[in-house]
Amino acid sequence: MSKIRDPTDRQLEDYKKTITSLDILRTGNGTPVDDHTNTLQAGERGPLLLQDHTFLDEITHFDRERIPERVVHAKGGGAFGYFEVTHDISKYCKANIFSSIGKQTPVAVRFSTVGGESGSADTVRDPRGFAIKFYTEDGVWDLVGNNTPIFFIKDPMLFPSFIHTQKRNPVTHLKDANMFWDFLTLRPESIHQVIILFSDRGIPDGYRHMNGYGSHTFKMVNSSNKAVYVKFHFKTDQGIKNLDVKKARNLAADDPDYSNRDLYNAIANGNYPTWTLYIQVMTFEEVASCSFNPFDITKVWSHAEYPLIQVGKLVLNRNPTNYFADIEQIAFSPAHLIPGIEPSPDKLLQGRLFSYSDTHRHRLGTNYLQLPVNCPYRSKVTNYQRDGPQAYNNQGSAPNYYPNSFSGPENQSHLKLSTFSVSGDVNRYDWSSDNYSQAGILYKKVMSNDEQNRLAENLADSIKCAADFLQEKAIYHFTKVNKELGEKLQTKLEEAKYAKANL
Ligand code: HDE
Repeated sequence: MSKIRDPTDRQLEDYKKTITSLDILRTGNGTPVDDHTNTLQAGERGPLLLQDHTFLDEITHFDRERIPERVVHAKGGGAFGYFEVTHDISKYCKANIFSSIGKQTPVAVRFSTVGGESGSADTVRDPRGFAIKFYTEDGVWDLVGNNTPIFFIKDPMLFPSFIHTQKRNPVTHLKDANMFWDFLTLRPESIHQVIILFSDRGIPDGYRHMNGYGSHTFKMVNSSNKAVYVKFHFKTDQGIKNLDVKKARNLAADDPDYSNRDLYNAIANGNYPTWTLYIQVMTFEEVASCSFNPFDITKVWSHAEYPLIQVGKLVLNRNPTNYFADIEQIAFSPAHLIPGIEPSPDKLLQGRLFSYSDTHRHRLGTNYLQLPVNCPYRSKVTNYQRDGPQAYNNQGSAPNYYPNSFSGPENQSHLKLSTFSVSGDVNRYDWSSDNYSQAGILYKKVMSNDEQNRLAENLADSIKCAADFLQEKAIYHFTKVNKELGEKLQTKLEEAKYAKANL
């Protein structure tokens, strides 16, 4: 059966069915338009007139239709739904969202690829963004995660360079294997994430068949202000499904919007995707005795030592009705936290706390939080911020300064952050640590033989395009992860060289 009958293909036909009488065509200032086909001219063969407001209104708006795309995660899709608590975690967390079993909180979720531009293909080997906006009664909480529990780097200073190496060479404007593998082999803390990226999970089959992770360590605080450290895991109830390399390549040519189409159609057909939320918990005492730095995002927490604790369900049951307003303008920030959920000293998270709101002010403007999809509509924004481009919520006639004697909004001193002690000298600390053990466990203990072989194959397929010295460095690092993996990679790279020489 042709896919023409999918809801994505029928969108305009479905719209037409809802229309009983035609609207009047109007300009941006609401006046009726007499002719949307012919511009106003001085004589039949004469030039256009500046007084043609209908034309100017149309073309000047068109000239400004694009906003900057996201510097990373530019290609994406999303949907709306709710989060429901199924298990009580109030002993760890006082956040209102977790206050009772059965409680539902509206959410918006945006999925994305990372390195490609806004028009790039969905089925590439790349991490996937998994960003969740919870519209709680205490304001918006954003959990801006990926489909992997770890990341390539652990210090935010390296992020711009890391991203440059995953994007285009500034001279050729092409993706560049030398840039890619140079950075990764110079920063071996990336190797754990690189192994996930080049495993089967590196190309998920759409967005519904992958897990989501908060990735960082966060802090949860209970009603006695006692804190623990946590990790968030959203496990797909659809089951993990990945695309094989060949199919993914074909789809990139035939249906580059595969993941967006799949998500939209599933929801439009009532086949709502769901995920189960679990947390892992580490107490402050356990942090002190942990054999590795639990705030290092390149490391996982063992599930045997820190078991998954079930919390609730995420359900997506509503498609956006306006992609630009609902998805392109949605703005997530790891700094959007609510009472009961706080950042940990994870350096990468600390760097992100600043970066997101900064990029939104550039991309969307100072008042991006007033846009309907971003505004915390379940709590009321009452503060002393006023005006700025496109401001429309100027908070009535309340005073615009603090302190004041005219009943302006007041502090909630009982909501102080949890306290924790820090000590030490101000310095630039190097968090380098064992880069290979957890990566080795992933290879040896989690992957089947077939998966191990495909990993070596996928790695070789990418590394073969890099300079010889980078190929050697890559073999060195993967051998340190696992000797057999290093050997397999070396063999496959030699085969690739031989095949090239005998073309
Ligand atoms: Fe992001 N990241 N990131 N990131 N990230 C952005 O924010 C950044 C990191 C993630 O669907 C940007 O609005 C820094 C980790 C997602 O709208 C930007 C660092 C994780 C999305 C930015 C990181 C993510 C972004 C670009 C290291 C997983 C898409 C546009 C210090 C845990 C959100 C934007 C959406 C987007 C910065 C690392 C996830 C530039 C500085 C780790 C899912 O602000």
